[in-house]
Parts: sequence; structure tokens; C-alpha cells
Amino acid sequence: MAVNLPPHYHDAEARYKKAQTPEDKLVALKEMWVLLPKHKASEKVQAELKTKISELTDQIEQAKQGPKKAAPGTFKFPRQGAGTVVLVGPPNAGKSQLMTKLTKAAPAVAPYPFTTREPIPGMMDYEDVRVQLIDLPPITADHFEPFVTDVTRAADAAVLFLDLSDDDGPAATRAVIERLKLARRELVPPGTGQSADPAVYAVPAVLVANKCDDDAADIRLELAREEFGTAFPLVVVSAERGDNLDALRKAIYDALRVMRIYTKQPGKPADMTSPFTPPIGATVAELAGKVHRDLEDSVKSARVWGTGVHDGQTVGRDHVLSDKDVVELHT
Ligand SMILES: Nc1nc2c(ncn2[C@@H]2O[C@H](COP(=O)(O)OP(=O)(O)O)[C@@H](O)[C@H]2O)c(=O)[nH]1
Ligand SMILES: [Mg+2]
Repeated sequence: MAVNLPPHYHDAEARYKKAQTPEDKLVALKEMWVLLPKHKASEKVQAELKTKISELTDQIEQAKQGPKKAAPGTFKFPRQGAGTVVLVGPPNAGKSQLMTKLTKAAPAVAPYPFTTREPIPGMMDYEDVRVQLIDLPPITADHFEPFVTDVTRAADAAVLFLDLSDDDGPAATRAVIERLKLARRELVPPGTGQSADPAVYAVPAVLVANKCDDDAADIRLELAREEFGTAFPLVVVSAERGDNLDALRKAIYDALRVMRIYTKQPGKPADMTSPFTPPIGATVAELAGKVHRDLEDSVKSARVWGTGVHDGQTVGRDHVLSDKDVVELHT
């Protein structure tokens, strides 16, 4: 979609391109952000600008704090599946244990803190889609690996842990939320949308209360419900025993806020094995862009089988798709 940008935007963009220091670049980017019309047609540009502002803000902050343990980009994982979800939580909450139950990854599980030092990716199956999970080192008020900032920006959602075997569980989880906030990562309920401040990255989160097998888990769960109320969707599990893991898979998938769309070629049956997963509310054109970059502009219409249409109805490129629609794209 074409975006009409005001002339001052181009001036700011020229200043951005000429800027020599990260600080000057950031000033120009923020001007561009203010001047950018915020509507549906500019969503892509908004997202790109927001990412640049967020990255540059982090870079400037991290440079102030001295040399990093890992160079930027050290832990970049190729995106796979319907989305990427990071596991964040205090030490010993069972993040790595859960990872071994939901994926084929095998991070070390141990009864002492700080066992996990590096991000470890693995793929979780949910019905006919796969979701990439990334196990992370623990987060506390005093312990925060700098790469967690980068890895969480690349994530579509987070699983936030609460330890039901620990009286200090809620406080430890609160500390995780606060420490992430300091790094400009705000955990929000799924479906909230992005933060108004372009330097702050909102991460949709599911709260997982783990170790429900503990003898005093019930009473601690009550306290946790008081502490976190309805701030996040809550799933109560035992990673060790495997209790309620199916509900957790669903909650993680739901946090991604995507739909499953199956495509077909004219005259052929649909491929029902590997759906595309555009965001909820995506149009025919947006789906086309997921199928192939060039198709987003060239797609003119589609035939759709599914919700809100007659079977095989022809729709335009701006038609909003529904979960589990079958779509035949026409250029
Ligand atoms: N009782 C109980 N213990 C668990 C559960 N999940 C993990 N643990 C134990 O908690 C400790 C820390 O687990 P780990 O996965 O290494 O935690 P992490 O630091 O969050 O990655 C280990 O001793 C695990 O065996 C659970 O559901 N119930
Ligand atoms: Mg661990």
C-alpha cells in the first residue's frame, strides 16, 4: 500500500541518512516517528521505524555500560514456525525443564540457579503448526544478560514463570517484570498492541505457574492470583509431571495472535498440512506477501472457502481473512 509522507518527513529522513553518530541518528529517527502518519497503510513503515529506534536506543545504552559479553547479533536465530516465544523467569522456576517437555531441545535442568547461560532454541508442536521457543538464562534484579534485550525484541511473545514451590515466587516474578522494564521490554497481555513509545517494545506474555505438584502450591497460587490478578492469561502446570501442558501449548499459540490459512492452486485440493500464519485481521494481500514477497503487490483477487463467504467466493485483495480459511490467490 502506498503511504503519503509529509515533506518534513523526508527532511528528517535526509538528516538520519547524513547523521554520523548513533545519538544524532536517533534524534532524526524520533522526528520521523512523530511525523509519520499512523494509519493502516503505514503499518509496515511504523514497524520498521519502531525497530530501528528500539535497536539504536539499546545500542546507545549498552555502549554506555561498557563492553558487552557477546557482540550484538551473536544470538540471532533464524525465525521458524508460526512465531518465536522466549521463556523468561527467575532462577530455578523450571524454564529448562519445561523446554525439555515441549520441544526436543535438551537444556541442562539442575536444582541450582544459573544453569542456563545461553539462549537455547527448540520447536514446539501445536496441532498443525510449530512455534519456536527460546530458553533463556534467569532474570533477577541483579542478574541480566545483555543479550536478553536483543533476543526479546526478536520475539513475538513470552512465557513468564512463577515458581509455586517458593514462598518468594511472586516477588521473584515481579522482579523479572521490573528488570525487563528497565531494558525497555514491557510484558503485556496478548492483543494489547505496541507501546506508544517507539523505544519500548511490548511483548505479549502468558504467565505460567509451575510446580503445581508442590505440597503448598494451592495456597501460593491464591497469593499469586492476588498479586498478578488478571494482568496476564494464567496457566497452572507441572513441568516435571506434565500436568496441563496441552493447555499451555494452546495459550502460547494464542499469544501469537495469528491465524492458520491454507492455500490451494486452481483445480487442485488445498494443502492442509502446512498453513501460513499471518496475524489475526490480515488481508488477502498480506497473506500473498507471506506466500511470496512479489505477490503482495501483484495479487488482485482470491477465491476463499471458510468463514463469512460462500464456498469459493471471489474477494478483493483487501478482504480480511478468518482462521482456517482456504485461499486461492489470483494475480
Ligand atoms: N517439583 C517440581 N520441580 C520442578 C518442576 N519443574 C522443574 N523442577 C525442578 O526445579 C529445578 C530447576 O529447574 P530448571 O528447569 O533447571 O529451572 P530454570 O532455572 O528455570 O531453567 C530442578 O531441580 C527441576 O527438577 C515441577 O514442575 N515440579
Ligand atoms: Mg534453565
